[in-house]
Amino acid sequence: MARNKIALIGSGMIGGTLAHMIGLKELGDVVMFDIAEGIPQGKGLDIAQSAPVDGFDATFTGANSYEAIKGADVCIVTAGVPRKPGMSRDDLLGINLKVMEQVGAGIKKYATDAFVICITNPLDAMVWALQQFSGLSKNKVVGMAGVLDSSRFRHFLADEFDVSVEDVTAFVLGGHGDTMVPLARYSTVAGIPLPDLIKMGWLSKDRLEEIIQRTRDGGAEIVGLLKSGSAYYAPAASAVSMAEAYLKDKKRVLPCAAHLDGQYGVKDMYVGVPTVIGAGGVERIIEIDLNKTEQKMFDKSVEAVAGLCEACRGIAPNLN
Ligand code: A3D
Repeated sequence: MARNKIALIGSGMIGGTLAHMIGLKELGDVVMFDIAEGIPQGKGLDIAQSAPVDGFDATFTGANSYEAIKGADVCIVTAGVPRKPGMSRDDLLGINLKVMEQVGAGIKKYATDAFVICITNPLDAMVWALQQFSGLSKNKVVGMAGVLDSSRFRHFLADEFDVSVEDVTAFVLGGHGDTMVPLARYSTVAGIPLPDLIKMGWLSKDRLEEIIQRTRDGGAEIVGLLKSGSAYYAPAASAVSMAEAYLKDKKRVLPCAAHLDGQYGVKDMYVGVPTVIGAGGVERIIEIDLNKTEQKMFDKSVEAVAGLCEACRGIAPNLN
């Protein structure tokens, strides 16, 4: 059986990290695309030269033409610009929307059967636009954010409790970042929900609020430290877990920015919700009951995403 073909559209910090992780996991042959000449070729060659040391078999091709992504099984999109200190994700909208138009056209021409994972910010609006520009079916185009946001939450909780990250689960809903909705009652340590852990004296309500806020600001904290560019290890790992769920038909339950068609009362928008990802792409959207406070936070998040979609329509009137 031929190996899977994974196209990385954008070969910057996340793109390069994705290629390396995909190699280490032997998920398939990698094509790295970028408008910058030499970058995808150079990174591809460098990673290929690490393969004998780590013992993985895969090819790494760099390209500056969309033809190279022809027939890809998975496309992971990071093309565009990241934040600099002081910028919000939304400040990237104008420039990255134009990039999504080009990327969508490339996918439409060469990779119509692919499962597409968008990472470019502002995430929920960019994945919504990318689905329309590419014309691919809605269950085959998703955005990566929830896996990262919940992984950040899990890390902070595991650190707080001094327990293994493996035993901490976290549940987040809503748009990426500032309006993210972490659901404490569905976040657990080995099945024990956070509100019970508060009762057991593991942490106070106030401390939990601090951790939630740090999770929401998780991206900005790293932008502030790096000073040039944003996080890339955890975002890459998160997208790889989604690609793996699709390629291996794992049917993993992962929070993603998925197209909603009435679920959670949202129509024709991409918002972060729990999904099942398998060989059919987004095979299911899991709809849970929200209490009043959670619903209010979720509505606020949806409102923020709707505002961004509206701004996109102002720039690209061909978007629905
Ligand atoms: P960076 O290292 O700058 O890489 C972006 C790459 O895109 C560069 O190599 C550019 O040359 C390339 N590029 C620019 N325009 C085009 C184009 N028209 N066609 C093809 N390639 C192009 O950034 P990065 O890898 O650190 O981040 C990439 C994106 O991911 C940014 O928009 C970030 O904001 C976003 N991001 C999202 C998350 C989420 O959780 C959603 C997390 C971290 C970063």
